[in-house]
Amino acid sequence: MIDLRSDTVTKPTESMRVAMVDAVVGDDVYEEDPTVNDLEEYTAELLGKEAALLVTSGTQGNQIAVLGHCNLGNEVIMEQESHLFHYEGAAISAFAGVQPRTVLGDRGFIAQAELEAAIRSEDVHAPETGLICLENTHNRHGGAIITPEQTKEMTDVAKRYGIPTHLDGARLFNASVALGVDIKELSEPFTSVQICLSKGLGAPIGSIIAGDKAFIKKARKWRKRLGGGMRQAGVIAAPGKIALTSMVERLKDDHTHAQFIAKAVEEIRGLSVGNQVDTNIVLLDTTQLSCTAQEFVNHLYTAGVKANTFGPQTVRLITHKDLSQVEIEKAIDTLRQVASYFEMEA
Ligand code: TLP
Repeated sequence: MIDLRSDTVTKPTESMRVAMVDAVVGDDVYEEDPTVNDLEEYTAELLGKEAALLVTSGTQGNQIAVLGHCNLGNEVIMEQESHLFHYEGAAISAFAGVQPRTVLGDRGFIAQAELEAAIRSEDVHAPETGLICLENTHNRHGGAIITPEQTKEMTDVAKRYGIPTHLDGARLFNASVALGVDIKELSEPFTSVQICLSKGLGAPIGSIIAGDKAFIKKARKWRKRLGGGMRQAGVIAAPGKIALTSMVERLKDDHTHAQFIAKAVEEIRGLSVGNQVDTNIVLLDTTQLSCTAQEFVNHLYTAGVKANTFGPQTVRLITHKDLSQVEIEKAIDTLRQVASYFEMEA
């Protein structure tokens, strides 16, 4: 099977597995796991923040951020297509007792005027805007990059209004590598940042949230409340450190593969690419075929390729480290075959 469903399917490398076996560990709830402490210090420095905290997943990191920044009854501004809004089971409402205020951005970027319009003014009837959440790269906008200039424009607005900002940077390294900029330029302007170790970077488990010391102290408490105090978590932190020190540059290969797929798809009758391919995500538009995205995905599966639907006529493909050039070419052949099957039906 060729698995293009997500970069979350990547398996740990041999050196990650060795590092897990050899990790020096302690009880991280007592803050005594040296491997975790080292990873947290390293990541804080990397992201330009005072402190950092290892958490179980991207979802837990985002939720801890909302819990840490907001009060009950707050409103959280987020981009309409954000992961936080679509894929976290309404956890912000279930756990933090806040409501989402969605704003449709331009590939994840919300211009100053729209952002300002969404911020609540003092009114007895209205919720207070407790947090602004952004996402880079932007998953549902097809791995779209938010540039340092766009980042500054949005975070400057928030600063002017005294509202904290959180960045869902599950794939932030993809953005920094594609732009050729230091990741700090994309992370530093935010009050807090979440990055995933377990996507394109290939670690088996874990995310890290970073912010100032006071925020991370609060976050540590929220992590414990949520059952995320992980004891000998050095076995997770050790491959996480390898992810950050030796797996970042190779994300460029994933981007090259995504470009390769996108170019080939433009030559396939009935299929088109639905996004500007900035990083490792390609969205296929199936509207010209006589099938739904789900039917297309079902046929791909039968022919040996796994993909996810992303809408009634949208299929998402994600490239990652466990796919070779040969497998990418095979996947393109399969896309061609399945598209031609539904073309004939049309
Ligand atoms: N995204 C997954 C699915 O949940 C959709 C994927 O396959 O893309 N933020 C962003 C931008 C994400 O894409 C994801 C995972 C998360 C947060 C959540 O991370 P995890 O899965 O570690 O909770």
